[in-house]
Amino acid sequence: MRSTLTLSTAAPVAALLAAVATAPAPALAQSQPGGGQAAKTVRTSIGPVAVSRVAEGLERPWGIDFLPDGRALVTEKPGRLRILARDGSLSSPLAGTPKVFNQGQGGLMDVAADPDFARNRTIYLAYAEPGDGSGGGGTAGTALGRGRLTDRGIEDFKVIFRQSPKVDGGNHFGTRIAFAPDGHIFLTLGERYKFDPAQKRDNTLGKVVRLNRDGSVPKDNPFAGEGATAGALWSYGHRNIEAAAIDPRTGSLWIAEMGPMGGDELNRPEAGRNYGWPLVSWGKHYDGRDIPDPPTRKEFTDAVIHWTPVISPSGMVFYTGGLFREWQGSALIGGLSAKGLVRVAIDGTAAKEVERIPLDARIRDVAQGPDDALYVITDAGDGAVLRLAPAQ
Ligand SMILES: [Ca+2]
Repeated sequence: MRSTLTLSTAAPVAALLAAVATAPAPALAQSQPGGGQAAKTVRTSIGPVAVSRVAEGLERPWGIDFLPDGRALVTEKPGRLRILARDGSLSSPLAGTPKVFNQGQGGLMDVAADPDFARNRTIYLAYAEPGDGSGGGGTAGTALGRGRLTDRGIEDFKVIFRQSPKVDGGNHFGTRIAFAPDGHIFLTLGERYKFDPAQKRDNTLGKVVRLNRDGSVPKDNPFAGEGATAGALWSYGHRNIEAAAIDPRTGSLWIAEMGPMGGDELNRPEAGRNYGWPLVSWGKHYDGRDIPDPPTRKEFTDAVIHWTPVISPSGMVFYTGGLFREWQGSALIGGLSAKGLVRVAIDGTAAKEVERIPLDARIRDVAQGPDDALYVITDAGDGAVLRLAPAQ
């Protein structure tokens, strides 16, 4: 859900924020809200920002997306989907979600409400799907499915896309869902730590795919004439893409992907382009072997920004709201190893990192709430939803 609605802040949060001390503090400092939930303030370019814990007790939360009514959907990697109410309470796990491959980096991952959710009640889930249906050992691959959110849970859930082939191992599933302004779905797919398949168009490892909302392949995709697998591709030569968002001003897809040892990347994937993994990278292999830098191979499209040391990007949103007016037009990227948000100012095709917002936690996803606050989820066994809003 990308549109911004005018909704009042949930009352307990507003009361909490009103009580937060706004005195300047070095990085993250404990303030005294006068009982109840602890809030912290963090210094940013716009002044002190209050960081409050909206919810906690989530087991490795992975994706968050808001519904038009102000509630949010939150996934937990082991396979649970919950609703976060506006008062911060979490629902029981919803019925009707798929069996997931909960191993390594795999599990229930991203969630997204259909752009027409208010009319069709449809939600999408991206997850690691077991190859043999058991959820145990064996092969797995990223899958995308959709169903309707009802009072009884998720109904009529149906897989609409499967990464191919399914392979062994528990690394690099991706995955994020982004809706283009024309209604198409972009789904980002990791290369499953298999390297070379990212360069070939006969599989969907290390790719961005572009789909119709029923999972069928648009006829104007760049490789539409090369058969069903290649036909789904938008771009290739990617490693592990855990962040994706559409710039609402241009309609362009932006992604952030994990590099190997060094070399995380911000890319603006264009139709049919090859981003070079594993033949070029700004990072090195984990065993220290060099990988040629991107400018040595002109046939590959270089990153717009690359990071060494890495930020481990996971989750991204373009901020459009009024609470952080100066951040409009910025992409806020969640960082696992950066332990905060990385703010990147984007102007057309140009991008520049301008600020980091330290949050002292591995950030797995970020969303803009209907109250224009920023919400992040933390990657932990006891994961939390944090709300960021100006402290004054
Ligand atoms: Ca290199």
